[in-house]
Amino acid sequence: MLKNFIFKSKVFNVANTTTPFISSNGVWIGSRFYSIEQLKKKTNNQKIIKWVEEQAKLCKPDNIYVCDGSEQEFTKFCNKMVDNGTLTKLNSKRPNSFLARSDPNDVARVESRTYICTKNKEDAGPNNNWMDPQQMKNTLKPLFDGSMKGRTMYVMPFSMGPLGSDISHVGVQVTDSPFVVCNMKIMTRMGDQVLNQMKENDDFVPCLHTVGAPLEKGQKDSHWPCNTTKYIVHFPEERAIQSFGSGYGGNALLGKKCFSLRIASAMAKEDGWLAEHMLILGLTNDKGEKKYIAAAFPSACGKTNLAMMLPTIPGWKVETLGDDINWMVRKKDGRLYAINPENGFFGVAPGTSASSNPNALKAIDRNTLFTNVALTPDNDVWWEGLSPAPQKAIDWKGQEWTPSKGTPAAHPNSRFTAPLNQCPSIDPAWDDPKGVPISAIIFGGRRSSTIPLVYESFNWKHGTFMGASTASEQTAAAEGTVGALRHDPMAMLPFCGYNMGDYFKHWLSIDNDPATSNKLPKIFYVNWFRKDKNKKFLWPGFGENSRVLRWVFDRCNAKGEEKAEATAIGYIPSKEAQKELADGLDISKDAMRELFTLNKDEWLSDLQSMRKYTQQFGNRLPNEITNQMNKLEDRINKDL
Ligand code: GTP
Ligand code: SPV
Ligand code: MN
Repeated sequence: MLKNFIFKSKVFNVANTTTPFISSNGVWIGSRFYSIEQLKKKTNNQKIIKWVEEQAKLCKPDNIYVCDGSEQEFTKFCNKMVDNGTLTKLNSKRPNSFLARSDPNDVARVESRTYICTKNKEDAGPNNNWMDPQQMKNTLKPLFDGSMKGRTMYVMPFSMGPLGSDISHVGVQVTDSPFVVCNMKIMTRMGDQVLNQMKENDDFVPCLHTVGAPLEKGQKDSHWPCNTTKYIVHFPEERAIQSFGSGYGGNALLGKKCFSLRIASAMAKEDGWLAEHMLILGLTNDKGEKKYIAAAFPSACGKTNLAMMLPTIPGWKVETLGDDINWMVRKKDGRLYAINPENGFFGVAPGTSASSNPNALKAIDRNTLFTNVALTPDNDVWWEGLSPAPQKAIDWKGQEWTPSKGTPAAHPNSRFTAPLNQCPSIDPAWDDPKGVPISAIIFGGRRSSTIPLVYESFNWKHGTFMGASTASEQTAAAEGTVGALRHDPMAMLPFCGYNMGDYFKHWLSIDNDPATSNKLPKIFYVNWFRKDKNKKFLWPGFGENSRVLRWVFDRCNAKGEEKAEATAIGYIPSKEAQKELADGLDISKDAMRELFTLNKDEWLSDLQSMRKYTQQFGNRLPNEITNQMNKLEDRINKDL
């Protein structure tokens, strides 16, 4: 009998021996020998070696392979996936780029299968699915047992954040999906560079992932292996992640939502920093003054677009640091410094075009993975909103498509994975280990009514309340009814790794010293999505959002009510500033008026909904949030 194992990244066959084989370089598991020589050569971190051995014992892959994270490895794996039908190579106009079509039942994050497992249920809160950690482990063990049979287990050391930054954190993901490996190579700093800078006793967040589709001998593999049973599980107290059954996005690229938001938010609460679902951009005005701005919008509500925006106002510049996740720490000078823990974009394809987001189009013209978009006859990609529809295409399900078919050619949650530094608007500080000081934080959501184009908080407490009151019409980024309004505080509902009541308290605690309050960012709220009676967007959005950013920028420099008018809900642009917002824009006076209309009944009804929503947090809801609701109600009754 012959066995396979990987030695110095080459596959060798070894004759079976009847006597037990003891080696310091590997492990016998059942009748199978795994060489971990490759791993031991690369690291002397015993915790990593031990953890990887344990996962191999459990999942029983045929081979173990330690990823080096190189470009060559990426291209080699992609070409292999072309051979087995997982990927299609795109034409030479888009070098080193590939298309994947997922299983039609594995197309977005599965929030109903996502768990936060804390010892005490209350600590996970009503915002999370919960199971006792031990009970969850007992549930998952039989699922992971033998789950990688017939496959290779890939080991990926990765850093969230620039290597060597004291804001960054390291994880190690094992997976049986080469597609996940190639995505993680783009999305994180992954491979040898991470092991090289780790010390013998350094900790890491262990991330176990399998698509949950073991292969029997001779069984033909599916182009997108996955399992109808899915579990996306977090153990914040142990800082560990286990994900079973999906190969898609946030379910499988564990450095992203699982680590950088759910686990990191729990770490951040303990250690006094913030892990947020926010873009980071640099904004330079026409006089050359620069400020950094962070913005939190729910999934598929415009972060990527704002982060890469080309301002329509002359002389102003937007530069991109991140489009999805932001880690912020308060430094000695009292300011919040931000890094983007990611290394790439996992962006929504539909709606991305040369007019809406030219920088994104340039960022994805090479070295890019596309998932669930359409394929044109000349082997290029297409999606709704990119350009006029092609005469025919292959849709995301792999079927022939023509515009008359009546179904979308690209899945609404189809995405591109591309390296951050390919974006033409990349900020010079994107990789700076120190991070950048944030001057303004913007919250927002998709609201067809009620919420004005932009308003500003009175102070940090009020701003925290504004973030907490975020509600948004649902999108295709997760399962659920598209368009249904749901509360999504700080755009973190699916991503907060602990009780949301405690999360509000943590936000409030950031303003812990009146002497340095004025060093904290100012807080704003925007709504690009308000609609008129005919259900048409009132505001042109995209590059024209630079007009709103200009007001935000100016308000950061302003004193008191300069350019602003205090209302019941906060500061809105003054009449003069509203004129400036609309100057040179093809927008009617009525539309501008509607964009800033504050309707008393709508605001009272929103507040009622917020009161009802926050009740579920019981005594975990900070009194300050209730105070803010009471004060808002008083102001609405007095002033609207
Ligand atoms: P995630 O990656 O899921 O976190 O999403 P995101 O917040 O980065 O959203 P993204 O920028 O990808 O935008 C999602 C959708 O909103 C796309 O279809 C965009 O075309 C649309 N969108 C973005 N900005 C605007 C805007 O200013 N106005 C309008 N009307 N639509 C916008
Ligand atoms: C989101 O849904 O907010 C995303 C996509 O950014 S995913 O990584 O799949 O969560
Ligand atoms: Mn997101």
